[in-house]
Amino acid sequence: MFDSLVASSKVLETIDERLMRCGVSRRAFLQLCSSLMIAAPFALAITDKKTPEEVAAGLGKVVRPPVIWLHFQDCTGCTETLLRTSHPDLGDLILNIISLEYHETLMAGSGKQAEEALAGAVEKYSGKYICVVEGAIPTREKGVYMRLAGRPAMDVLADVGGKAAAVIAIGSCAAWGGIPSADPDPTGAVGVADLLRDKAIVNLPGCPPNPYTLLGVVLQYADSGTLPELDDQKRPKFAYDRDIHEHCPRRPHFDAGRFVKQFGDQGHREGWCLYEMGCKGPDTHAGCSTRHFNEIPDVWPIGIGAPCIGCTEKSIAFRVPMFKVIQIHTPAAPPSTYAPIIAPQGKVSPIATGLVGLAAGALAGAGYVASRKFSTVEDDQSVPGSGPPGDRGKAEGGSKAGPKASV
Ligand code: FSX
Ligand code: SF4
Ligand code: F3S
Repeated sequence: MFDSLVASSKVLETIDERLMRCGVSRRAFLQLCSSLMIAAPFALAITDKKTPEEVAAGLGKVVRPPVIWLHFQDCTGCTETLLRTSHPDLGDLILNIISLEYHETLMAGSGKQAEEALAGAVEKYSGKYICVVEGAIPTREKGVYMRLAGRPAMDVLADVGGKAAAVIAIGSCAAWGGIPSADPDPTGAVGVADLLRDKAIVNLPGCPPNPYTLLGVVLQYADSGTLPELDDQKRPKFAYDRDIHEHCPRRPHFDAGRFVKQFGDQGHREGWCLYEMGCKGPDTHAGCSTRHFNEIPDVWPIGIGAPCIGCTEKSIAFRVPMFKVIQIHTPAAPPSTYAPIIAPQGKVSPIATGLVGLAAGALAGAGYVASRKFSTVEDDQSVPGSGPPGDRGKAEGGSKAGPKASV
């Protein structure tokens, strides 16, 4: 797709050379490689190895990719999530792996000095660098709502993005407008793909997105000159092909009909499902449920007891009210990876029954019933408790969950 940096660069070091020169510990590098393997377990050549040592051996030979990072209308959370790890040396390590040529919030220079650094980097690596864009671009009134060194943000994007080998829109703001584009959208905020039409663009939505997804994309490009396979919204499939609900640790509670009804109630304290609190996990594609933030287990929205707001989905986050209950569109089968939280002695668990029922083709299995409880068909009489909304839950003596509103 693009010229490989390995073939074209005479000035940039390999990752191994850089790490050695800067005295970065091998242990920190191996730790990062294992995290990359978890974040991108397949579909990326760089992590398609058996051990972190093998991944590190391959990555070490990669030439550090030059990256120019632009900031527009944002909260800088995307940068923060990349650098704010619980292990201080991991943030340093990331900056040693990529060659960050320009980044307004991290560079020491400002004003004229910074502008010269930007122009110099664009010229030096023209057609070879990766342009990372953070934040939405204001377009109303000819882009008057944001100027950088006198130029509207739109012009800076056209210039710097236009000369890049590839553009990565990091965060929901850069991918499709995000928070700045929420109604009433005073600045006419749009994402990168709305303005750079003929460019190779990768969208990494999320508010903020997982930093390992960015590293995976950048390193694959640096290694082979290719970008990972994308979905129809330009999101890399390796990170956005699963929905949160599919791998959510609270899923057994959903399948068993145990829902938080109010923040702070007993169900909330016990870690029950947040569907009735407006969780958008069933319609949201992202890897948060398996790859947490800040290198701390359980640090992700649902892990800390907050419903997923669908921050990676253009049609959900900042469009649909945070606590509005969504319809379940696809009554997915319960995952076999999670055991039910409470499995009464002497009875077959709902999930086990569901799996056996599915295997045998017997549609009366309790797992099937649990998934059909959220049928989008209002008058489906085959589903216990599927009468008018007021009747729901009575038939099963528990959940009142049901399709309350559509997205
Ligand atoms: Fe947007 Fe990034 Fe949300 Fe913030 O800057 S995606 S507001 S987390 O951080 O652009
Ligand atoms: Fe998890 Fe939300 Fe699905 Fe409940 S509705 S299982 S909290 S993703
Ligand atoms: Fe966003 Fe939902 Fe993950 S709100 S961070 S996609 S859990």
